[in-house]
This record gives sequence, C-alpha cells and structure tokens, in this order.
Amino acid sequence: MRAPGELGFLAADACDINRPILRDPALQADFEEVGYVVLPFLGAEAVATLVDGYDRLAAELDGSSAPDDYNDTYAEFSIIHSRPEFRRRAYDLITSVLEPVAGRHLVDMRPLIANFVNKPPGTGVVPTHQNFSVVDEAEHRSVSVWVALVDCVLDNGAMSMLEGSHRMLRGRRGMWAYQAFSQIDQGQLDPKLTPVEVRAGDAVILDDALVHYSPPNQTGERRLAIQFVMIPREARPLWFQQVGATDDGLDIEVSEIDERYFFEFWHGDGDERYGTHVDRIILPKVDLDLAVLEQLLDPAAPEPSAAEPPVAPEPAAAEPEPAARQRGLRALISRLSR
Ligand SMILES: O=C(O)CCC(=O)C(=O)O
Repeated sequence: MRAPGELGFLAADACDINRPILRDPALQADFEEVGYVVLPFLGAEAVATLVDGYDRLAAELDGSSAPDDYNDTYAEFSIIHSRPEFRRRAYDLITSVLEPVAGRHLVDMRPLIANFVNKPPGTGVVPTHQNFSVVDEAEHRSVSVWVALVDCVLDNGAMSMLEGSHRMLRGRRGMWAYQAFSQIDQGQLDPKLTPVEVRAGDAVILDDALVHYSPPNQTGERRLAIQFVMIPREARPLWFQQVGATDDGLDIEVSEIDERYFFEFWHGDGDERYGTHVDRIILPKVDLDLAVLEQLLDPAAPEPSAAEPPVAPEPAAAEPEPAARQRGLRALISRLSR
C-alpha cells in the first residue's frame, strides 16, 4: 500500500479544516461529505448579462483567444487561452455579477480567478483532474463556484464528480497535476463518477481538491459556463509552479500571488509583478493507477489479494492506443502550459 505522503498528498489526519464554507448548515454538511453542492444561483437576467458580456468582449477583441492559442479538442479556459485584455475584462465582468451572490451563500470568501469555460460544438473534453491548489490545503479549502450559463447535461459536457476524493487527495497542484490521472482508463473511472446535470443559472460549488471530469460537447450548440475560484478571506493565495525536475521528483516554486497574477499567465507562469516567492519544494511525480487511487480513497479497504489477481479488463475497441492517448495528453499538457 502506498502512503499518501509518498505520492505527494497530505495525510487526511494532517488536514484539520473546521471553518464553514457555506452559510446553510445542511449544504455545508453535504459539501464536507461529498466535496460539492448544487444550488440555484443566478436568475435569467444575470445569466444573460454574462453571456452577452462574453460575446461583446469576444467581438471587441477579435475573438476570446488569439489564433492558434487554443487547441479545440479541449474546453477553452479563458485564464489559459484568452488574450490578456480579455482576461482582465472577463475578471471584472464575472466578479461584478458573481461576488455579491456568492456573499449570500458563502462565508467570507474572496475571488481569485474568474474563468469562462467554453465548449464549442463537437469538442471540449476536460480530462479527469483536480483544480489547481491555490491555498495551503492542510489548513484551508478553496472552492470553484462553477456556474452554468446554459442547461448542462452529459451530452453537452456536464461535469461528473468522484465524490469524497477532496478528503483524501489534498495537496499541492499546478499545471502538471492532472498527469496523476492520465494513465487511468476513463471507461474504468466513469462508473465511479457521479454526473451533475444542472440548469442555466445553477452553481456547482466544489472543493478544488475534488477529482472531476467533463466529456466533450456532442451537441450543435456551444456549452458556456464560468469557473469562479474563491478562497477564504484569511487564507494566503498561493501558486505552485513547476520549474524543473530532479531524480527525486518535480521542482516546484511556491509564490504568494493575487488575482492580477493570472491576467498575464502563459506556460503556467503568471505575472511576476504580482507574485512573491515564498518556498521551493520537491514533489513526487504522481501517476496513479485505479487500484492505487481506490486505496487512497479508502485506506481501510483490503488490498487485492495476490492469490486472486484482479482480472484485467478487455481494452475497448474504440479506445486509442496508450501511446496515442499519451500523445494526446502530452499535447494537452503542453498546450495548457504554453
Ligand atoms: O466546465 C467544465 O466542464 C469543467 C470545468 C472544470 O473542470 C472546473 O471549473 O473545475
């Protein structure tokens, strides 16, 4: 059995987080248990303000992203792919609409990242991942307030959650982090995930340590949503940037940042004017398989017995070869970290 620390995760008993995130105690209890909650959040008028604002910004700036900046196999995240001017104005627009509403549901949280997530028709997979960690997860929870700007069902790319994973897989994560799940066959993981289909205006508020996935949009209409990352007002906002690799693992620079760090954010490097280096750490390179992931999620479960080896599933005919899948993921990682 692999210990969480060996794999770079924080031991669950080292994370002692009692501070409430949600004002409603019943929602807070659900959030702590499964790692997310769903609630009605915006009315039709606010949704229209955000959709129209997105379209107006894109029209004024000649598109949300510069040509060739966005590989349309994947969802378009405006903090990663868009023009700097688009990011700044998107941050102001999203914050002006969402922050007051968030204040009614969340306890003393402040915005750090405001992101439009667009899935054009026929594209937009978001591989299984945990969000960036932007606080010390031993002491704090950051959340993504993800808001649907259209009705979201699995067909157009709704999210699915690995419930409870936020309790066992807390840690330090940057652009590299979803490599941890890239070797796990999505077909094997899917039955363990809970789909979360929502109406336009609903919010899914998730702990950023929660493992989640969203499939491509298979409809003829774009699927537009917002990811609004908020941190406890008292927490120090952090960014974990991989600056190299050693035999022992990944060489990570830790910076204290503010929201302006993400307005000029390229190759995973933010705007240095708004970041102060506070630490340098080595983290193990993590490549989980399903058995290890299951052990991490449920350490009390018996390990598969050597006498009865698990039966390897037949590879699905339509699955890409591992090498091709690897290339696809490497392409994604390199696109995202450019
Ligand atoms: O919008 C999506 O489908 C995925 C977005 C996501 O992973 C997130 O906001 O954390």
